[in-house]
Amino acid sequence: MEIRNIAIIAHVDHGKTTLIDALLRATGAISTRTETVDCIMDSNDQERERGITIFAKNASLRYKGTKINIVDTPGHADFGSEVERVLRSVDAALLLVDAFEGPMPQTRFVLGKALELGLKILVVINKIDKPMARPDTVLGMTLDLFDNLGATEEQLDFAYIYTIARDGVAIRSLDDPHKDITPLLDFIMENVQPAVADTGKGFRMQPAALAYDNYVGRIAVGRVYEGRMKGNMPVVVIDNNGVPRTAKTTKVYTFEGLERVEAKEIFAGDIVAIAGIPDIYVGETIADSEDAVPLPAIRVDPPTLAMTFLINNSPFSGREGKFVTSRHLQARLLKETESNVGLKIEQDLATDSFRVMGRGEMHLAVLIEQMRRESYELQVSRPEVIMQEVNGKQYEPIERGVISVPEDVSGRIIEAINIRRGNIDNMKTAGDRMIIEFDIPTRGLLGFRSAVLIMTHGEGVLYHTFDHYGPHRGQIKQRMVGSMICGFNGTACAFALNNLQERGPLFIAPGTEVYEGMIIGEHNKGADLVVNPMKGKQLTNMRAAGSDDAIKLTPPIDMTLDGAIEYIQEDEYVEVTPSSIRLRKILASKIDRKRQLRKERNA
Ligand SMILES: Nc1nc2c(ncn2[C@@H]2O[C@H](COP(=O)(O)OP(=O)(O)OP(=O)(O)O)[C@@H](O)[C@H]2O)c(=O)[nH]1
Ligand SMILES: [Mg+2]
Repeated sequence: MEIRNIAIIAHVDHGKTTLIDALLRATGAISTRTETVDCIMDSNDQERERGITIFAKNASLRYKGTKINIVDTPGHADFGSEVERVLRSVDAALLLVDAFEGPMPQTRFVLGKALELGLKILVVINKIDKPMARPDTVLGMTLDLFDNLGATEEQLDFAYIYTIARDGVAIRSLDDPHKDITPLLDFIMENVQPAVADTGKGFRMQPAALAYDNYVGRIAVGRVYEGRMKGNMPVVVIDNNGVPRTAKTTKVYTFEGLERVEAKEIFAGDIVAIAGIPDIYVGETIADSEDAVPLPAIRVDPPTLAMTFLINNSPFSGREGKFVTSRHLQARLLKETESNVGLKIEQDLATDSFRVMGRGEMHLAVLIEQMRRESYELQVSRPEVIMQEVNGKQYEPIERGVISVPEDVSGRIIEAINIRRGNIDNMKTAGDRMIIEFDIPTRGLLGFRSAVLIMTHGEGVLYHTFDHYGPHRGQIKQRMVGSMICGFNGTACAFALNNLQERGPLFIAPGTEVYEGMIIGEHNKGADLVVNPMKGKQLTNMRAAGSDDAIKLTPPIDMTLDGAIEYIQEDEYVEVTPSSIRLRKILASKIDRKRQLRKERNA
């Protein structure tokens, strides 16, 4: 059977997963049972909660006697390494662009990767139903982007189509009647060549992604370039240095609809999964002979952000989680590297901690959230940017950013970008909003999103994507406020908190158990402040006349995991347990912190 292999790539939220839903539905690949769920491929809990795709995933559908393998990819910049890798398993990519927003930072990033690989690119202008949609302008902007990225004449001559993914509608020309998604299916058939499928040659397959299954262990997902293979067969794995080792397949699978289905045999041209090779890694070559020529290695951009993970050693350790030892932590992190390819882990034996490196704050936050859901307790440090040394000079990751804010606050935003060492290179107004484009060190972006939300009262939208490593741009001023630190162990009471809230917003409510060194709020003035949230009359259970009415507590700021990671300073940790997110000083006692400060000053 003929096979066509495509990926869907775009900026976050431009409608990739929704479009795949429409295609799967139209071709009967989704059963009626699941028909009520949107974005069916976003099957992971956190994907559903965050409303974004995190992991690239495979599906397939049948149309006019052809099998079309589709890879859904994440649009959020932190998961960009997923995109880079899976593009190697396809011949063409549908580049989705929002008919109002036009190309955004991640559109540029993924298109750049796809062009580099020489993939055939088909442009899909989606969301043409939006009231402010401007499909023709956006098409022009997309052409400019191709040109800008150095596309060849042939690539510039891309085919395009318009869609309303949410309604399952595709049209070739803007005045065509809105019927269904079939024009897109035909468009794919016309523009994507059937996969080259030489089943007569020796077997060669390259894993582009890894999966893990409790029964069969590590699974390699990727494309068969040549030949055929069955389950329970000896194979040779050639690693990225060209060194071969022997292994054996246990089961082989293909993709049917959303399912990974066990197959008797897998064939060249298809995207498949292979189980049985416990140490298989992305980019290696699985072959049936030692003499096979390895497929070109897959290069993935290096991680840009690191955090320290360690056991929870706060006074509350072990109260809420099941897995609390360093050994638990180590085993869990090792398991993560089985399938989370963009992630790197180094153990620091001296401090019994782990340096976990990823592509962004959310990449790491998703892992931490997953661990707390599995009943782990741990502490994590402030994210720190990974530098590189180039010709003896320090280089740092630089990102492309776009921010859209109400015009009346744009002045403050511009100032904030400058303080964070960003360079603005384009500003334009769109309605009553200002769109600002800039480049900025990753360092400058830490905590920037929450700052923007505060400055714009929740109206600002910020996107950024890794671009390159560049010379270090100099110091950036940190958070201007201090922490309000609890000086004692006990239970916070309303009376004390009422007094403390004058000093700054609080993170805890009355009745919260606290410990020495725990951060319970923000101190408006620059320096840290040690306080006693237990002090005063215990009024919580009594309603004495008069005085009680004076207590009007502002609801505390609810620190989410993502918020806490953005918020903490270098000498602070986030304590993570299945039921709590607490902030704390690394050194619990004031004396110890003083001593440390003196040591640093003298150093
Ligand atoms: N108005 C309109 N909204 C759409 C259309 N297609 C998708 N959406 C909405 O856009 C939002 C994002 O859609 P997704 O399919 O999750 O986008 P995505 O590109 O997969 O996002 P990531 O995987 O996070 O990169 C959802 O709320 C969709 O309902 C469309 O054609 N018109
Ligand atoms: Mg998606």
